Amino acid sequence: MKNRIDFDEALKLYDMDLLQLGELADAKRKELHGDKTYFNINRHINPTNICADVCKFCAYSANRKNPNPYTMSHEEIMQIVADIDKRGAKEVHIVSAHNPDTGLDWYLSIFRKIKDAYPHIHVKALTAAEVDFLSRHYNKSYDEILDLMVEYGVDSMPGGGAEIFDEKVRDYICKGKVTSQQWLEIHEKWHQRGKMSNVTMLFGHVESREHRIDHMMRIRELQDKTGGFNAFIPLVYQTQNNYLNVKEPITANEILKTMAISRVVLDNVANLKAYWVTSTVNLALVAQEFGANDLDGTIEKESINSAAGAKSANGVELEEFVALIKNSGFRPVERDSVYNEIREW
Ligand code: V47
Repeated sequence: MKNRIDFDEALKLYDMDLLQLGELADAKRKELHGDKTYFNINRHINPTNICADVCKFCAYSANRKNPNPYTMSHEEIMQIVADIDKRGAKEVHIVSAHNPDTGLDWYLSIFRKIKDAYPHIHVKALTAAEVDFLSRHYNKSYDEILDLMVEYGVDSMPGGGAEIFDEKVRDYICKGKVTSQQWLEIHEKWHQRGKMSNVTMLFGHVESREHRIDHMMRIRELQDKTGGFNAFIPLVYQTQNNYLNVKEPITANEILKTMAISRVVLDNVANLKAYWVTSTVNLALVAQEFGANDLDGTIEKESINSAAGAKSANGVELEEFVALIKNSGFRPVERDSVYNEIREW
């Protein structure tokens, strides 16, 4: 692509005044989405927190700091889906820890049960980190696991587990988990099956600005090849109850700059999600003027980030969510999981 911003130019954007940078990102956002802000009515389900891997940033998995292991039965999960279906949810986002004791069928057959009973609900499930774990633990190739996901009814893949692609940082924060190259390979293979996914970046911990730009560049390269990423989701690191020991939380200024830069760099990824769970609702609303055009959804319940300090355990009410978007000067548009518009609220 001509006139594309390169690594050095992207890094230099951090030196710009925040508001000027915001204007640059806002122009890109307006070009793509005008004043629409997308959201969906969804529910996160985290069926187990027992994990074979040890990520220093994670407060969710059962360990010394969170000695409360649990694994949901399929009946419990189906009860949750029945409840949210009544309330109009259109997506379940199912992400688990890497539990070595459940058996592969526990991970997979829940998707078929949901699709059989609620074919209209979109199942977004299994991060590349889970795919890698299942592949290693059950001695199957990535292709075999991905084929099983399609067969059992997974519609799209969430963007979790990407963390930071730089190998040194990754080794420090989550050694032993899916590598950067494997994470990208799994998404590439998923896209080759005609399926969509998201991509995240965990930032605000021990990484540098260079590492963030490198992360974005690797995403841009794969997206050029496949076009399979729906949204980029920068996740602001939450500091509590984990082993990373970061004393200084990242500033709002740096969060907004990073979002704005990602809007400029990722010229081939249509949507930039300000995930209010990790940025707070207020900053996510501000991020709408710094490139973000998506606020995820109502979520209803969330366990991974709230374990590390985020105020997201019970989601937000739909009416409140819509009012907040309107009052901040944007048009709330409900979307489905692959960004078809459903209704303007
Ligand atoms: O991969 C773990 C992150 C992710 C912490 O695809 C933390 O639509 C901050 O991926 N502070 C899971 N973050 C969540 C996720 C996600 C969320 C919303 C939407 C989508 C999507 C995906 O949470 C993990 C990890 O990077 N995480 N611990 C922490 N202390």
